[in-house]
Amino acid sequence: METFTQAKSHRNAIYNALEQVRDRSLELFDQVDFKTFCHQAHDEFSPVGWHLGHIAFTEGLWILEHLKGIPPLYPQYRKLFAADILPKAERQNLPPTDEILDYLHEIRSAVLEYLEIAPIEQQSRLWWWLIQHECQHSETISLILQLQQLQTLPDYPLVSSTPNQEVLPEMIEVPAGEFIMGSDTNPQDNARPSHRVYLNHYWIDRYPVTCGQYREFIEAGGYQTRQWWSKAGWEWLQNNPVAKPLYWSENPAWDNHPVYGVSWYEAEAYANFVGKRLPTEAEWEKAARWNPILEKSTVYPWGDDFPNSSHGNFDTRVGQTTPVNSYPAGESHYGAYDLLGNVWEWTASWFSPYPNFEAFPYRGYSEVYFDDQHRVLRGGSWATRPQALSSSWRNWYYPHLRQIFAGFRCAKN
Ligand code: AVJ
Ligand code: FE
Repeated sequence: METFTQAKSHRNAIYNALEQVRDRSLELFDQVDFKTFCHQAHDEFSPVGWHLGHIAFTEGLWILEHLKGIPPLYPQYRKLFAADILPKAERQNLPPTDEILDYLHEIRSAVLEYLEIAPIEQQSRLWWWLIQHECQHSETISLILQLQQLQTLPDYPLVSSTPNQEVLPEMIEVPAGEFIMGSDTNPQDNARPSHRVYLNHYWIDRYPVTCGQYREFIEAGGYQTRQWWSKAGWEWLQNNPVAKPLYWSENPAWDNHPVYGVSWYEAEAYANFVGKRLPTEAEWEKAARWNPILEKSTVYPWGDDFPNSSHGNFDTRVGQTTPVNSYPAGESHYGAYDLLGNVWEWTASWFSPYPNFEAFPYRGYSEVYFDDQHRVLRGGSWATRPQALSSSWRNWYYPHLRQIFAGFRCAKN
């Protein structure tokens, strides 16, 4: 049983997280005109304005309807802002921005009022899940905005150039043995429960693959050489004839930044080119949180302290990638860098349930994606909120998607 004081500080923690995440979401809209607000930049993604409405809808649904038990405050918005009613292409006729901002605000006021009296000891997981839900849509908003910017610019907008030090493709050795994968405290259903996993001895890159390293693949004719590609990858490439990542700059100041804007197939082809492979998600996770001395998994690579700006590049603070060796304080127990933040990392694994998986808060959240069509990404990007960062977090997308902020690192036996 939590004491009264514990409950109060828990309530405060939820309040602070709700408000901090909301401030960051709204900031993303500072420069957004109504045309950008309603524009669908890509088939796979709804307009940014839709995401904003969906954030309010989801908060009302789970906190007010589900936990508090009241009828919807804005029943007229369900059809538009629920995730499973309209096809993505029919989400472009949006109410004016101010109306959606009012919607967000009204829902939030009712939610904060309820938070004062809610039995949060029993509801804690759903509150934190909801906070992370906004975090995820916030990242999607960032990537759609970047995508729209890209459609009007000739080259990737490099904000500031950083001194170009070459980063060597060093690898870290991880001895064979068990580690604890997954978490019993992460609100995400797909990250639970924790369980022991035995891995053979392997090597994993200390850093994500850099643009400088990837340039060698391009210059060696990697995109024209069948040998590096799997059957599915080559087929994808023939149907989508690309010859460089989606987010790419010829500026050599970018050489020590992680490559990103690549599909899973491009990551796989590069790994073959250098005689390596993509890590499984278990290999990624062990390198990202197992402390071999204390024989325990930590929440983050550096331990259990909540992420701050010395640990990595996230929370849209920098607004773009950073050199892969910029954050020594974020190093993992085995010495890997840049695991959380900067760019998501494709892994070799299909998205599938851990043993004893239980859906939460609804089957459509993770379970319907256990379909051997989605690849797992680990880590987080420069646009991921710290409330949604952890070494046990699993993200998933179709392998052909390049619009997400995803790069990769390699492994070998
Ligand atoms: C896990 C990021 C792929 O954005 O579609 C948000 C997360 N699920 N609302 C997505 C999600 C429901 C999901 N991703
Ligand atoms: Fe959602």
